[in-house]
Amino acid sequence: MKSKFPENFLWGGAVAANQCEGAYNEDGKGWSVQDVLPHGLRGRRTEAPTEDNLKLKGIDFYHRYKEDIKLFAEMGFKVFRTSIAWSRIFPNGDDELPNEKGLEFYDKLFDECLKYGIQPLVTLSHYEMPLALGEKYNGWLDRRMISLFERYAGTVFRRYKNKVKYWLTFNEINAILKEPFMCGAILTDKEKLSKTQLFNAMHYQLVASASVTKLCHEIIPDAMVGCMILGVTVYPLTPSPDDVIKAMQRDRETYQFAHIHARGEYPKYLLRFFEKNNINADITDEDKQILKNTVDFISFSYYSSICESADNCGKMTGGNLSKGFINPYLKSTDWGWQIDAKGLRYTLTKLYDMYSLPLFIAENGLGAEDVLTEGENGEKTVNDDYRIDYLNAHLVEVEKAIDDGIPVMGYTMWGCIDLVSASTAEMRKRYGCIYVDRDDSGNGTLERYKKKSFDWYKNVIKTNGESLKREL
Ligand code: BGP
Repeated sequence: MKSKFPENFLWGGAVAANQCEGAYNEDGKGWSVQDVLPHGLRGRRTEAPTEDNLKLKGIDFYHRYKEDIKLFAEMGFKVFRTSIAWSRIFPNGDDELPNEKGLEFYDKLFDECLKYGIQPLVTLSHYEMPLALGEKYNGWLDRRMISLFERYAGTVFRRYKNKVKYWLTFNEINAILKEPFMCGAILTDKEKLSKTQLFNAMHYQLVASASVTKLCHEIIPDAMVGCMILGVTVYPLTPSPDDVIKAMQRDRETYQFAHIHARGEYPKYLLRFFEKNNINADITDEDKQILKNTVDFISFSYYSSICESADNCGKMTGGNLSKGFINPYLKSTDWGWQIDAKGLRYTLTKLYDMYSLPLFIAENGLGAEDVLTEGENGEKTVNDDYRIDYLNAHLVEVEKAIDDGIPVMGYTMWGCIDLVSASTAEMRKRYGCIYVDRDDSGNGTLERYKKKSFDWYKNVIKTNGESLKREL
C-alpha cells in the first residue's frame, strides 16, 4: 500500500538530558532535581547525589554523543529530540551569566546532528530544573521563576538560533500537578501544598511557556514552538453515563493544558473549578495578555490509554504519572502499561478536532526487558520483535490519522537508545533500538549494540512508512 506519510514527515527519536547525558557534575554543571532522585518516583529524594543514582552517569551520552548520533543518522533520522539541562547553562538557575562550557556542549551536539541533516527538536525543561532553585525559591511556587526561565530560554534561543528551529517548552507540562518536586523543583511535600499553591505553580509555568514562545518567535522568526502534553487518553470503563462523565472530567485534566497553549486563555471549566474550590490563583491581567502568545503546534507523549469509572472499583493499571482502571480489551507491558495503538489515532483526532493545530508525537515506545544474544553475523543483538510490533501498530494508526486529514508533523520514538527510565530510574526497562550495556547496579561496558528494531526502523524511515505491516 502506498504510504500516506507526507514527504517531509519528521521521523526520529527522543531522549532527555537527565536520562542519558550523565556527567552530572562536569564542566560547571549544577545539581538538578534528578541528581537527588535515585529511585525516580518510587523513593524519596536525597540530600545530595548518591552513588546508587544511575542518572549521574546515564549512558554517558555527554561523552559518546558523536557515536550515538552517527547511529541515529544510520537509521535515517530526520529529527532528534533532546533537552537542554538548564543546570548546565545556569548551574544555580539564577546566575547572572551563563556557563560557557555548558553552552559549548550543546553547540557541539547540535552541530553533530546538523552534520547528518538531523534537525534538533529541543525541550527547554524536561524534569531537570536546577536544584538550587528549589532551595532558594521553592521552585515554581515563586513567580520569580518566570523571569529566570525567560533568562535561560533567551540565552539558548540566541545561542542556537541558527541551529535549532523546533522547540518545546516544558515536557509533559500537565505533570506539575502530579509531581511538584520533579516537575517544579518544589521542595514542600505535595500533601502539604494548598490547592492554590499547586495551581499557582501550574499557572506560572503556563505564563513562562507562553512568554518564551513569544521570545522564540522574536529571536528566531523561522522557528516553530510547541507545547508538550502528557497525552493519556481516557475511556469510560463501561457505557454507563456516569462513567462517561467521569472519563470526560479526567480528560479535561489533560486537555486544559493544550487549550491554554492553543487558544491563549483558560477554559471556562477550569476557571469554574477554581471558583468552586476557593482557589485564588495569582492570575494577573498582564499574565492574561502573555498567555495569548499561542504555540505553533501541539506535541504530546503517548504510551497508553486508561479507563475511568464512577464506581471507583476495578484493578488499576501501571503507568508513571497517570494511572486508571484496566481496560479488559487491552494487553499490558511488563510494567503494567496498557498497549493501545488505536488510542493514538483517537488522541490525534481529538486534539486536532479541538485545537486545529499541527500535531507532533514527541514520545511513544515500549519499555521492556531485553536479552542480549548473538546475531547471525556473530554480533551481539536483541531480537525485540515485541518492540517492532508495538511501534508498527502505533505507526499504522498514525498513518490512518494522517489519511483522515490530520496534520501530523513528526514522530520521535521514545528512548531511541536505551536510557535510565524516568519513573523507576532503572536501566532494565529499555525502550531503544540501540542496546546500551549497563545494568541496574551500574555495571557494564556502556557499549552500544543494534537491536533488530534498528534495521526495522531504518527501513520504515527509508520507505517513508511504506514498509509498515498493515492489517489485510
Ligand atoms: C514520559 C517522560 C519520559 C520517559 C517516558 C517513559 O513521561 O517524559 O522522560 O521516561 O515517560 O517513562 P519511564 O521512563 O518511566 O518508563
